[in-house]
Amino acid sequence: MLTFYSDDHRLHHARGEMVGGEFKPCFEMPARADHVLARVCERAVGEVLPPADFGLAPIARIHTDDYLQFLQSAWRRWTEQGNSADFLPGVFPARHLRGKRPDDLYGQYGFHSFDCFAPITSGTWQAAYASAQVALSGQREIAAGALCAFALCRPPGHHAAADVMGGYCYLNNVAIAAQACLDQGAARVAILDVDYHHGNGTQAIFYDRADVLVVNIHGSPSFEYPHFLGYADETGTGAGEGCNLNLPLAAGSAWDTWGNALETACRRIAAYAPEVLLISLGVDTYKDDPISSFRLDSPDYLRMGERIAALGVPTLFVMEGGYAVAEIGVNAVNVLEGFQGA
Ligand code: SP5
Ligand code: ZN
Repeated sequence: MLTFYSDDHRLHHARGEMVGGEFKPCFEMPARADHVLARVCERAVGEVLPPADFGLAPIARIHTDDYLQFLQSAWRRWTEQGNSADFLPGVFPARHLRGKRPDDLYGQYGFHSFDCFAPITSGTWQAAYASAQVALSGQREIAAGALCAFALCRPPGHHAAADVMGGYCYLNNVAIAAQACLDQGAARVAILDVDYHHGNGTQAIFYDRADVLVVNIHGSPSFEYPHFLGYADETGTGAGEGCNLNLPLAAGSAWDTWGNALETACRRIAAYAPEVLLISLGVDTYKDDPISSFRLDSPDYLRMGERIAALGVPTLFVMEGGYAVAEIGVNAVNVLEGFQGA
């Protein structure tokens, strides 16, 4: 299968995040994509191509104009105020405050964020834009008739909602690609999110819609980030009722439990009969992931790819999380090889 990849991901390299009360190097770092790319080449998965440029229009089908304007201009406005270090938010319109968008830069950052895990640096917009173009390039490949493609996106996207960033995510790459499928004539697409963390952004974007089935397998929000979405009773609303399936699992879950959830997910997807399947491919379910609690081992990712392939639906893999940096290449590519070998 073809892999789409842009070197522009390197332009996003923030200094740190708060871990255990200390400012530590970001888990979400450029070396992640380097390891995945190296493994794609080592295993000869297929050709690696740079993305085409589809412009802002397909991104604006998912994200609001206010949000996109903020993302594009935030670094310039921040440096015009005399700053040169990474920009992070600190005040959010949580309960008991008013959700009115302020004019002030710092206020707008809080308005457009749900946590402090999406820093803005000089190259963040350019990297996030390129990541979305990588996803759209994979989507075009599927629309042109390919059985599968791999969008090696960085930064990831599944925590980003229409006008809110967080969790290392700025533009929701998988949602942008799903919408492009629909805009090009697909009637139904399904998104299966196998990242360890619940894809709150993707769920929120499609929650009231019947044309996108969203299925998530993840650490339960009762104990895990993002803490405030991802329970099993979130099934969709209005026209989208029944088109959202959450399969939250306990800490420590290994392949026996995880594989059962995948079986449930795949049966739901088969019943929906999508024309295209998009996989939010996070491999932070790995046993040695530094911020996660599941216990999948490297061969389990082969089984994951095989089961997804058995659905027989054209499939776009979109890279999300995974922070055991040295192993994410092997694990992500195992999913692709499991799919291709099935
Ligand atoms: C795309 C993706 O995987 N985003 C994940 C964002 C998680 N960021 C917050 C993690 C905080 C969890 N606590 C760290 C525990 C370290 N032992
Ligand atoms: Zn994750």
